[in-house]
Amino acid sequence: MAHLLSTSSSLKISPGHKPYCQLLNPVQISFPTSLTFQTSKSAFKRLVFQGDSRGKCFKVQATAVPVSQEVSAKSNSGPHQSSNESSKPQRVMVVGGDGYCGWATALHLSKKGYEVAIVDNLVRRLFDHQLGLDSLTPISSIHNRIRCWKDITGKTIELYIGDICDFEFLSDTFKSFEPDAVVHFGEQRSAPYSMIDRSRAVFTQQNNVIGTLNVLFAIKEYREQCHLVKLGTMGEYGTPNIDIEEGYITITHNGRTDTLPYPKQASSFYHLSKVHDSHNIAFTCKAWGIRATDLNQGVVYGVRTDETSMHAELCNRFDYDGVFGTALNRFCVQAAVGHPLTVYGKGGQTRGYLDIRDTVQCVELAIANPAQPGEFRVFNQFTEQFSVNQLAALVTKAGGKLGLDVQTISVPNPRVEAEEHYYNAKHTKLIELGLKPHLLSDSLLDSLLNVAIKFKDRVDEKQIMPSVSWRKIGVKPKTVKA
Ligand code: NAD
Ligand code: USQ
Repeated sequence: MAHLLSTSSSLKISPGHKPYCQLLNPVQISFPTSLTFQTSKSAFKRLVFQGDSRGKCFKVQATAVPVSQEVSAKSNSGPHQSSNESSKPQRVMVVGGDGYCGWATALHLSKKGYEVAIVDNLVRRLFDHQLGLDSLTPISSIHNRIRCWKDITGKTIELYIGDICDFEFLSDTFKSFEPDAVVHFGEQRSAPYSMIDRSRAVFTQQNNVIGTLNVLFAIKEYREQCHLVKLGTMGEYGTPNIDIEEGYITITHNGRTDTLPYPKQASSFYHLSKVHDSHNIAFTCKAWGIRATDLNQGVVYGVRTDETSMHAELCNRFDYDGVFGTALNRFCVQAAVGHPLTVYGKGGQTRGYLDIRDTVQCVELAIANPAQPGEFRVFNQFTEQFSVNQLAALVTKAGGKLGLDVQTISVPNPRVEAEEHYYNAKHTKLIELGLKPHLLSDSLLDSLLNVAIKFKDRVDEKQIMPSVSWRKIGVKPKTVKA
């Protein structure tokens, strides 16, 4: 029996359930904010969020229902089915499909005619509860999101609630859904979160590295032709004083020449987890013939895509806090509420950025043009480079046009990173495959600022300043101050 959750599954509080602090299987993740998140290996009948009387522990279990009862029969003759291996795969599993990039991508692929399944353990929503954070935009439950999508488009997105670190759960999803491609967004993705304390650093690397290893083993075991599209990060490269290539660099050393993986200099335990993933994926491509694309994505901005704009219930999350919020999204919210823009240090930190509408486009391009068996392909996924100071200037100008008085402050940098540096990263491979970038224009900044203004009453200004220091990383688990 597969661990398949129908879109009509409901959340139930089950106080009478056996104590969930008891270790049910080897996959147990301890959270230092006095919460424990576990998944059960056994087949489950409903999704259960449990807490003890003091709210000290927390468990999520998911209901298993027979695939035949909940999902219409799989069709092998859909619009994208083809015997040609370079054509679009029919069935795409989106791991992390309840998150910011994953939700937008799942809808985009579904709209394009792919059969889509979301796999997610909803841990991101748990982080928000633990740290007292919330999306700027109100977001519906994953169940309501999927129901709404079905009502509007008639298209079904299958839903598997569970932790990919639980290999039995992941195996069941593979056997049940039989993906042609897996898009893997399902990781702890915040650098500050990974730098809070030892416990979060360990959680981040365990969750990300083991989750990805499990996906690799599941492909080997059950779907060896399945194409892995893995979300990596531009931050794997760091900020070297030479041009950044797309994955590989040709080096001549002592008279001999070789093309080697580009050197990695990650600058947080989160970014390091992505480096470890890349090495594991590269190795399994060689050893087992896995076909994989590592999308080294830059910082994503924006909130709307064609699909998430179709209904309020499809609205995507928009993080602005000091832990999960990313630079440009944060600056727009700060401008909207009259908070000075928080430039860390000198503000010369330069990164690659892209619109979330391009994230979904890039992922589709990678799926539609799969890597060959045994190939470990790396694309740098961003469209433009900006320094933090440049972003602040753009937001100040766009805010001025909307009548906002936007100020900027230099905040002592909570991170250990170069604040003035060379940065020139190649990003041509996705363009060659057909990416049509949405560049950061005045109109996009206007619309982002307008979203921020629309929801400004939901902003908790206490969450804006950075609260996590790279230098003062805590050894003992502790809760971030509210
Ligand atoms: P997010 O936190 O919004 O979404 C991640 C999703 O994965 C969440 O829904 C979470 O519940 C799920 N998840 C985490 N661990 C899981 C597990 N073990 N099993 C099942 N589900 C799990 O993050 P995002 O911003 O959408 O980022 C998605 C991916 O893209 C990440 O891998 C991130 O590193 C990468 N990325 C994001 C950005 C960005 O700016 N947001 C930039 C570059 C790369
Ligand atoms: N920064 C500020 N002020 C702020 C927020 C950030 O100056 O208020 C600076 C940071 O110091 C950093 C840069 O802006 O130099 C980018 O920081 P960020 O928080 O926007 O992005 P980052 O921590 O790098 O992480 C985000 C995503 C992560 C993804 C990464 C892509 O959270 O999942 O991997 O972007 S990249 O940066 O290319 O590695």
